[in-house]
Amino acid sequence: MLDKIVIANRGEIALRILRACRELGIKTVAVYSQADIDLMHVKLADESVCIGPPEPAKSYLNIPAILSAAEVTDAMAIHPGYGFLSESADFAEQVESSGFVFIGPPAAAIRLMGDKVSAKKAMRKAGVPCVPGPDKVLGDNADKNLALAREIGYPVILKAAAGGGGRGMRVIHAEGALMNAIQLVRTEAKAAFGDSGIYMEKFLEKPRHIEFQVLADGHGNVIHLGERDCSMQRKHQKVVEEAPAPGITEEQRRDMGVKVCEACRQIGYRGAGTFEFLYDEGCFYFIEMNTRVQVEHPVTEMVTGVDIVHQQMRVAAGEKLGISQGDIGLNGHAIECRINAENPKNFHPSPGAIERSHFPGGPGIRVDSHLYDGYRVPPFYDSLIGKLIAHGPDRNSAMKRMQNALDEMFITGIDTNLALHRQIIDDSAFAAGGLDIHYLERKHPHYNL
Ligand code: MV4
Repeated sequence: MLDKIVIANRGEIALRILRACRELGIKTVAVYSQADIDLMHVKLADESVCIGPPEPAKSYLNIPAILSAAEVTDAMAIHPGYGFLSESADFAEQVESSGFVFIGPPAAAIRLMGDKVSAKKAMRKAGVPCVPGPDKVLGDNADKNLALAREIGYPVILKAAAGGGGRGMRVIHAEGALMNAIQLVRTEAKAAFGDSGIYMEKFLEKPRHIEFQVLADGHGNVIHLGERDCSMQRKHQKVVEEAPAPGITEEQRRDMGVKVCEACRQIGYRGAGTFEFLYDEGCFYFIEMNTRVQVEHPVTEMVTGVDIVHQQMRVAAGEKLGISQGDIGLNGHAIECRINAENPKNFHPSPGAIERSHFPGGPGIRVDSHLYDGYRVPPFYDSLIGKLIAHGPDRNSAMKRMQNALDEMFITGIDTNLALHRQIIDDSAFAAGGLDIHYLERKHPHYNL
């Protein structure tokens, strides 16, 4: 197994990874920016190394600084967490060529999935259902593009091949707007990603966002841990997630689970991964694959009992998965609320010192957070300050536990979105389950700010 790893991230996920290391007897190296010396995991780590100034580009995205920290501490492996360098194929490659283990998929798999067109092509070939539209980048022939959109049927959506996560997209409702939109999205794609490749799909108007979690060991063993519903979102930022997805049948889960596992085998996947789907009128349509551990992984852990971060480290070390599909059952229901340090009216980040706080507990409650009283939330990073997870024997009991936990919880000194979460959990439409991805922005028009 790995004897010492560098945690190349910050905040709650860095602490989550450190806790997994403690359980496994792995020594930890925290790397932190000048703004982050007070982070909880920096205090707890066996060793810590400052890797640069607060700006992410000079610290958490600074590949040479992170590799140097691994060198000087004689670490064996690097866990990238989520965000930052977690889906950089170049980083994964450099980690490995410097003689360290990258705790994530092979660089080739990250690269394949980073190009959304090659990802879709590979998935369709492997038998995963995809959104209608060619798995090719658009050419420059106007007549062909018009004919293609007509064949797919309006509305269509244009997406940057190098995009993902909602960046570089545009919906076209009628033929008259297509040519301009193609130019616009091309230009935006070139500016944002350095690649003008774009592709066209049928636009699904009111889908849900449902994603499947997989684990693969590179020895041919691949399992899935079921799905999560992440439809409650604002501006492509998830707000509440749950597992399993309301209304998905055991048969649908088994069918899609078999498909995503087979796809992993075909692309030589290893590690934890997430297949993102749009779900519309009973059908799944693949959109993207995430090649990292995700923020919302705890809801899957709560219902399956599998520690996803443990398994990431295990398979990165070359071991086989310790579990097979037959060992995986779904126990009850779990819901996660992402707690952000943000102004509840305009959603601007709300950095500053935590004055006083109380985190809830009791049966079925899990808190993944690096906060402590007196901690100062720095202004340089994502506003996520913690995750509140409620698990129960069924969806209603998980909701009730979440409601009670939210009522107990308080954080003073900074603004948070706790009030928003209380509204969502009290919303009768959310209680019914199965809401589409636009629900939050529809219900609260000011969320569109
Ligand atoms: C779509 C779509 C509708 N139809 N593709 C946004 C993020 C990126 N991962 C893909 N996205 C979408 N792709 C087709 N063909 C709607 C979205 C979308 C969305 C998807 C998931 C979660 C939230 C979303 C919010 C707005 C749009």
